[in-house]
Amino acid sequence: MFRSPFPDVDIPDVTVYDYLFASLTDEDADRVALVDGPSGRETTFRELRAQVDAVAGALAARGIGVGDVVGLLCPNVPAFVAVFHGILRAGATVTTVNSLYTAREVASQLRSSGARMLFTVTPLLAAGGAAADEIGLGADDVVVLDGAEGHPSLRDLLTVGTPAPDVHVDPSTHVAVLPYSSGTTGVAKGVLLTHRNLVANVAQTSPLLEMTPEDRVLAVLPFFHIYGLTVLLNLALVKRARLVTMPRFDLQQFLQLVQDQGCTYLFIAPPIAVALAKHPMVAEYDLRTVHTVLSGAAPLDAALGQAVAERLGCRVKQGYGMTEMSPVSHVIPASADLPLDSVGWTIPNTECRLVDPATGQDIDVPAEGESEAGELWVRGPQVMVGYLDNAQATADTLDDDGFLHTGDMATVRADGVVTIVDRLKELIKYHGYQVAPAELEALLLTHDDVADSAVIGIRDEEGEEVPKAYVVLQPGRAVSGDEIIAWVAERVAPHKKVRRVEIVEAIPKSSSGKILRRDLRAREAGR
Ligand code: AYL
Repeated sequence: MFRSPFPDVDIPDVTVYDYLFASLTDEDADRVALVDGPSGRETTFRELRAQVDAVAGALAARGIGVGDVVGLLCPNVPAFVAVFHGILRAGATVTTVNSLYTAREVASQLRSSGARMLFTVTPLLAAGGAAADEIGLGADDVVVLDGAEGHPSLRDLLTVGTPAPDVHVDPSTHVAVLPYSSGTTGVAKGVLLTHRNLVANVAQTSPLLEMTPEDRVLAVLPFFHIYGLTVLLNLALVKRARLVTMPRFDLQQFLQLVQDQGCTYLFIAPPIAVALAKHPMVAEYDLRTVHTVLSGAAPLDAALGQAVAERLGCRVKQGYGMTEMSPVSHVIPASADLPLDSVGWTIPNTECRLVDPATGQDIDVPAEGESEAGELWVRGPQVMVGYLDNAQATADTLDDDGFLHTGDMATVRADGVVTIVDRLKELIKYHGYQVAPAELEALLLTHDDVADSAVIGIRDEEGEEVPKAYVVLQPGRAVSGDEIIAWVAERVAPHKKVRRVEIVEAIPKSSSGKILRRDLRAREAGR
């Protein structure tokens, strides 16, 4: 077992709202909290807090509060922030939905989470509205923030005039957000994250990330993902920094906003690092204001990270975590000079074990050099309380001692620096987004011509991880791989597309019927 090398930090026993807004000084209240990137429209902390309170009041007036789940299907726009924190302030729980999801995927999450309302925007109303309809919500339960015929708008909510309710919840047990993650196996499950989990992760990362009120942070990573929610949104809010929102990644707009808004701090995933290191357009913009770039959500190639640092003349760091850890457990501190293929040190108030998956034995921190690889287990105040309505998955992931089994293989150096070296679990990451093989396999089985299937992640020509399906056809059928790719693409969000298909005679399985993914991976490696 090894602990964070940093002293413990104080984790206030308060709700997310109180943590972010209770101590807002008059001076800070007049600072700009949010800038809508495309329009330049600014919202101060005072205005934001008033909107949060108004949304909370309007929800309370509708009878939404403690025990209710509300869906949020919305790109990065300032209204996301008012609504997200308004729902929490009302005592309800937010389930954040990927804004590229198809109606089928949105419905599945809304149904699973038991959502009573959905907040969305006009461009996503086709998917959101159909999903809401499918699970039996009425038009009045679907708030379209920018206004749409027949639905309440954000303006309607802001003008209800009911004061924010006085909600008393225990921050340690009350669930604030319910993001979905497949964890180490199976399909996506609701991850129960409490107010304390979220407050803790901001408090834990805050001393290491060194964000100040002078920082201007570009919010291009989606708020609906826990990385965007905790490390971007909540950290920037508590630091009273300025967040510049971007609804979707577009390299030119990204560069333009960094230049025009004088952004100083960028949070990215590895695909954006590729663009920043290699794209010719980058040279056309003045990006000198940027001092720090933090990459996370998937492994950053060290040479690529170094290339970004040199081209932008800034520091590039890496963080690691998972949705089930709210999400951060490891980070390279902003001012530490550590190799970029590592994920830095264990953050404060956090303990780890490295466990040999074959023997179950602990691998200790060596006196010098680097340890053998083992599965990384993490315990700390940021670790989820469990999965929604899934005691089995919870028991498989969280042990009796409170350690979360990450499904990632890591090594640790004598000085405590951790490097992620492999993934044990089924999960595939495409551009930093989760792809659950079990979900694609289940979908493929609904295709008339498919008798069996297995999905794993392979590396494409650029070294990018992509989902590949092995498919066994029904006898006498002759559908092509490309047809299967197109068929899946119609039914899933873009990141979940199957990008390679191989028609095979049989899927390798254990005697108990489990897909032997190891064998498929070995087959890929032998090519
Ligand atoms: P989820 N290096 C290698 N693998 C990583 C890394 C990394 N830096 N970060 C995440 N992963 C993989 O739930 C790993 O397999 O959360 C992990 O179990 O979508 C899985 O992604 C979790 O995927 C940050 C920024 C943490 C982001 C995050 C994690 C959010 C991803 C700290 O500073």
